[in-house]
Amino acid sequence: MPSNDLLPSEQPVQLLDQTGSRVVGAAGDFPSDDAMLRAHEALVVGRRINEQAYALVRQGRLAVYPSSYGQEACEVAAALVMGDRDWLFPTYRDVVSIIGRGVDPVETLTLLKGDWHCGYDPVEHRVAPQTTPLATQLIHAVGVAHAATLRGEDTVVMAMCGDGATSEGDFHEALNFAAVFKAPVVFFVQNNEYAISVPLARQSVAPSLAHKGIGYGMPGERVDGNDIAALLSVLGAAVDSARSGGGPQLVEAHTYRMQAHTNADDATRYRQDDEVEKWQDRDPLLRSEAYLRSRDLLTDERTSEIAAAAEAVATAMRDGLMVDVEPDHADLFTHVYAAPTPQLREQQAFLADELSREEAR
Ligand SMILES: Cc1ncc(C[n+]2csc(CCOP(=O)(O)OP(=O)(O)O)c2C)c(N)n1
Ligand SMILES: [Mg+2]
Repeated sequence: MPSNDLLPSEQPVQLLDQTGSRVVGAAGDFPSDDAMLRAHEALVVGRRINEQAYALVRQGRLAVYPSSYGQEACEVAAALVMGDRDWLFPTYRDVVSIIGRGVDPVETLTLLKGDWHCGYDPVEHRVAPQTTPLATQLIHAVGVAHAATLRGEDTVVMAMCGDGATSEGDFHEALNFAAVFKAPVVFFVQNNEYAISVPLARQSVAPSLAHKGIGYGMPGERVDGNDIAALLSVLGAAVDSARSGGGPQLVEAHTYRMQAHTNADDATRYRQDDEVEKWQDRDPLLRSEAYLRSRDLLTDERTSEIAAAAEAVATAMRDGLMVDVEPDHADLFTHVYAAPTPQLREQQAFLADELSREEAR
């Protein structure tokens, strides 16, 4: 492949402008009316999930929540372009994508509630546990994709990470291995401009993060991360290409983290309000709603139905997270290795002894 074919577009692909109008002459297939409506519904649900999670943190029912408020178009599109047999490898910020894949919201939030490492069955849902150590999931994602190829399956893996994670050694190793072995992976980078307090300019001086693909011989593409139509088009094409033997692709979505890194962070210490306000006008929900209304695809009645569906998800989250569970601490050790090591057995005995003495007091 000539190296020019590996380079991303000069500007991020955009199909809908900020006002929700179609961009004239834009490259890429525009999603069908049905796909746009389905995506808008998922966006509204995703926004409601972010709002509800924020409230649950304040009520002490979630230990921590890395919000994807403002990034919902990326979250929703990643889930929608995947087939049933595909695998998702999410980060801590990708709760909305996981729920978009059909995982129960309460099971999804088990990790962030602090009850357990992962509350759902990854194999059943084909969704890996959310990872906090940056970029480590990318290597596992490539392993699953390569295994699928060896088995003759047409599985595609969606491997998610943030802008900051592209500086990790694991990012390099995952992309290089995937390219050499033509693994069917879409590396999906949500560039939200920050890695906690570190702005993009202090993270990388590459022309774009998508340009990083060329170093591995992998095509890269950039897309407006607040434009659901462009995301469905670009990610959909990347998944199709990976499925049909085209090897891995790197997609960078330009978006913005509207809220603090997590509830434990104070973003006002390192960025100005006017920067955040600028991005409010680029809200992905405003854009999809304006487009659908301009084409009479979204009626008031449908809007109410969508709001009711979102409310039902929020209620289920609230009710489910109000329930206290008593995790069995022995489980901490059970699933680490098929056969526990002597050190693990020793630690387990130590913990059991400490807890029994605590109870006796
Ligand atoms: C290997 C590793 N180093 C450092 C951290 C601490 N850490 C947690 S989140 C984060 C920022 C990541 O930023 P980015 O990849 O842009 O993702 P975002 O949080 O913006 O979605 C850092 C440095 C970590 N979790 N793992
Ligand atoms: Mg980031």
